[in-house]
Amino acid sequence: MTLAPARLTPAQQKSYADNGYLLGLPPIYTPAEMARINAELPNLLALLKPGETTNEMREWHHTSSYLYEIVMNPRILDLVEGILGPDFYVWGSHFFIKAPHSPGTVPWHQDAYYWPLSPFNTVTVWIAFDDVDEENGGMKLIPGSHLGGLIKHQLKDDANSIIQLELEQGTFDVSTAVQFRLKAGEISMHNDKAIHGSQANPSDRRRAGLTIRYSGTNVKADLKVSPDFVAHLCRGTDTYGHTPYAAAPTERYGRKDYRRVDRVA
Ligand SMILES: O=C(O)CCC(=O)C(=O)O
Repeated sequence: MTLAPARLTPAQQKSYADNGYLLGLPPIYTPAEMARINAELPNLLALLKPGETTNEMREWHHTSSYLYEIVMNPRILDLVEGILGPDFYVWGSHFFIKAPHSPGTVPWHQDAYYWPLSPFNTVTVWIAFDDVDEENGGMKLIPGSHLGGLIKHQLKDDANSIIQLELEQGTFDVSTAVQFRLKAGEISMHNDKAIHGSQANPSDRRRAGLTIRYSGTNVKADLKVSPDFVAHLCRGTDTYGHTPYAAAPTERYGRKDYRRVDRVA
């Protein structure tokens, strides 16, 4: 089976602009392709050092052609182009893997609060390696929350928290949050200011996803804060010249220890 090329419709572009996320997108990989991708994942997991968790698997698309092929998949780039326009780069990738019966949560947050990037013009693609829903800790997002500004975050003092900052309590309303449900090989997209998070995984099923961060070439990283920030141009041209670009990786599976881009290390 070959998947036909797909672009965002004007209705999907409007929905993203209004709500800050998109679901119901055409699948990126067939079940057979996703099975092949999942079968290769243990080669990457084998690169974790003793004591490290899958949370350390960040920006390895710079050093693993296995991941580089995913982040540069033209089917994903065609959809991202519908949000960011013709000129954009990829700079981030981060696995969020919750084993069956695992307590890890992702507290409510806005991605842009973490990143030394301006202006706000970054879209996250979350690609499901497994079927993901409310039972195994799928993501939830508050529609329209990207239309306000950034809200103050505080340090989350909880060993089960997969990330370190959460929105201050009382600054947002979760009653309208939407539960994301994806089949393996499908993606969601979300805006860098959209408020989102996810619960633990009490189920018998793994919940694995890879986030991929794409920014318009107008986005400038503060290289004093994140000296290791580096990108790959996905589409078009970069007439701004703020961004350092890297060559594509040559190894199938490789890791490199980057200083993280986030505000909190
Ligand atoms: O995978 C999750 O539960 C959260 C992912 C997330 O916070 C993100 O994509 O920014």
